[in-house]
Amino acid sequence: MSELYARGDVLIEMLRKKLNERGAKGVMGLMKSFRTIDKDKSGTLSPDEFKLAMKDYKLAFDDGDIEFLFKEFDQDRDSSISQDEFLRIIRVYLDANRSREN
Ligand SMILES: [Ca+2]
Repeated sequence: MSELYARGDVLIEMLRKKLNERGAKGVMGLMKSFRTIDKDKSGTLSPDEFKLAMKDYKLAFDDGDIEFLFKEFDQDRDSSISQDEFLRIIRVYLDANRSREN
């Protein structure tokens, strides 16, 4: 179980750093990134949209990593990532890492 947590942590940390590099700082920046990923403007991210974004971000994730990460985000298991789910996961991470970054 701890290994699974660690894998999610590492993947989310990498994604968070990438979003930061791309200027997605704070809630507004993250929402802008979310809307960019949401190509069909449905207000949620499908597995395909999520996968395309991860490839576009040039993160060294394989398909298994992306699937794993999608499930981390998709907390209500409806096969899509809502804005709330997206922000919740990224911001939990921002909070957890705040002391290290300062
Ligand atoms: Ca969902």
